[in-house]
Parts: sequence; structure tokens; C-alpha cells
Amino acid sequence: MIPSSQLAALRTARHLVVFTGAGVSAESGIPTFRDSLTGLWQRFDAASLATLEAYQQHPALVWGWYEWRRMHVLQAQPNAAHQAIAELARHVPRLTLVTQNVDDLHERAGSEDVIHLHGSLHHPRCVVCGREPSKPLPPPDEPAEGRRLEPPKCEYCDGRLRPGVVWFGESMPAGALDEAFAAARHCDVLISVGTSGVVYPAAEMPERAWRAGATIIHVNPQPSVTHDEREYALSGPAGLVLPRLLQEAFGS
Ligand code: BJW
Ligand code: ZN
Repeated sequence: MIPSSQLAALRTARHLVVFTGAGVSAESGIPTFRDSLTGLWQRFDAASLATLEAYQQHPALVWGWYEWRRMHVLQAQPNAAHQAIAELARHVPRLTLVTQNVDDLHERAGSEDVIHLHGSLHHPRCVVCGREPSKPLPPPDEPAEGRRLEPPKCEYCDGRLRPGVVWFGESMPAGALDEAFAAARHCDVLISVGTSGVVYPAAEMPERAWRAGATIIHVNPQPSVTHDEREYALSGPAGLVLPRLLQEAFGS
């Protein structure tokens, strides 16, 4: 049973923000970053893969790692949490979906206009001219974990392609952060799903919304709450909790 105060906040919300992290895709088989047994960074060193310096020093290692991850995402399917979020948009006057994820599982579940704060595995771009390939890259040819792959050449200049993700020390895609923070400022309810909330500036989303007067609901097997009022935790996997929230709030 979900507390009636949270259901009431959701039913009367005019603008709902859903803010997601790696945990929303965990039940699709995509590993999170920091979970203690299954997180990607238990097995891989973030600094040696998720920075521009790493790509400049070891382009084939970094490109191969991202192609390996892209292959897994292409083979994965949206789960009940992605589907519940897409369905929620049909029950509230306005929903803004802001994700830190670089997969496309929200879109494949039917969500539209998703704000990707940390870019996308599916939109590589040239390190020199910044342009994206005119056609999507073919699915990777079963790259093995840890296998090196030379990044393809740009079709417009002599540069190489890099993954279209946001690495540490890089800024968010133009406009994405402003749009996300504006939504946080103007929403009535923000549901934060499956994020550890340690990566900034994205992690400011719930706090910004709370300060502007919104109700915050965290959906996470290990939720953390910092305020005594208007901030709640629904503890459990997103694929169970979000369909239940949808059902109890809107009966669908
Ligand atoms: C479930 C579940 C289930 C499990 N259901 N839940 C302020 C203070 C300190 C540092 C900084 C600061 N401001 C900036 C910084 C530096 C840095 C930063 O934040 N560092 C901290 C880590 C210390 N930030 C940056 O560098 C950012 N850029 C920047 O600040 O630029 C400044 C600048 C200004 C002007 C000009 C130029 C630059 C960029 C950050 C980019 C982050 N990139 C990554 C990698 C993307 C590419 C890739 O995929 O490889 O993004 S890091 C990684 O972490 C990825 C994620 O989007 C991000 C967040 O992780 P997330 O989603 O929270 O995952 P986890 O694994 O941490 O958590 C999973 C959660 O799910 C857990 O809570 C589980 O319990 C839960 N869960 N199963 C629901 N079934
Ligand atoms: Zn180029």
C-alpha cells in the first residue's frame, strides 16, 4: 500500500517530473554503475574509461567498451518501470522525463521528448568537427568485453568518432540542463527513480524541486531521504514499485 498523501500529490499534480538513473534499466539487464556486486565500476575503472583523457590515450579500448555496452542495450528490452513512466504521461497534464541514462529504453517504451543529461550511446560524434554520422552506425559485431575496436572515421573530416556520452569534466548537451532545472523549478511532484544521486549537476534535480515547493518521491531498493516534509521513499525495485504507484493512483 502506498501512503495516501503520495497518491493525492500525484493525482493533483499539474506538472510531474520523472528523474531517472541507471536503476530504472537494471531490470532490463543493463548494469548500474555503483551497485556493490553488479555495478559496472566494480569491474572497470571509471577514470580509465569515462573521461576524454582516457579516450585520447586509449581510443580503441574506450570505443570497444562503449560498443560492447551499446550491443547490450540493443539486445535489451524496456521493463515494467519504463512502461509505467510512459503510461504516467497519459494521466497527468504535463510530464517531463529527465534521464541520466545513455540507453534508449525510455523511448522504446513510448516516452517522448526525453531529456538525456548524460548523452546517448546511440549518437556518436566526431571529436574534430562535432558532427554525427548521417546514418546510425550498424549494430556492433558482438564485441567481447574488453576487446579493442578502432573508432570509425568521421565522414566529413579526418577526425574519429567518439561516444556521444557526457564524461566527467564535460558539460551537458546544450540546453538539456537548463530545461531539466526549469522543469524541477516548476513541477508539483518529482519522482526520482534508481539513482544514487552522487553525480552533479544532475543530482541537484530533487533538491531544486523540493526547494521550489514540490513533493519528492524516491523509488529505489536503497532510498535516501534528506527532508522531514514533502520527501518520501518507496523502497523496492522500480519494475515493481512504479506499476503499483500507477495502479493505486490512477487505477491503470
Ligand atoms: C535500482 C534498482 C532497481 C538498483 N530499481 N533502483 C559537485 C560536487 C562534487 C563533484 C562535482 C560537482 N559538480 C561537478 C562535479 C564533478 C563531477 C561529479 O559529479 N563527480 C562526483 C561523482 C564526485 N561531474 C561532472 O564531471 C559532470 N560535468 C561537470 O560538472 O562539468 C562541469 C563543466 C562546467 C563547465 C564546462 C565544462 C564542464 C559530468 C558528469 C558526467 C557523468 N557521466 C556518467 C558516465 C556517462 C557515460 C557512460 O555511461 O559511461 O554518467 S558517470 C555515471 O554516473 C553515468 C550516470 O548517468 C551517472 C549517475 O549514476 P546513476 O544513474 O545514479 O547510477 P548509480 O549506479 O550510481 O546508481 C544506481 C542506483 O540504482 C542505486 O541507487 C541503486 O540502489 C539503484 N537501483 N537496482 C530502482 N531495480
Ligand atoms: Zn568530423
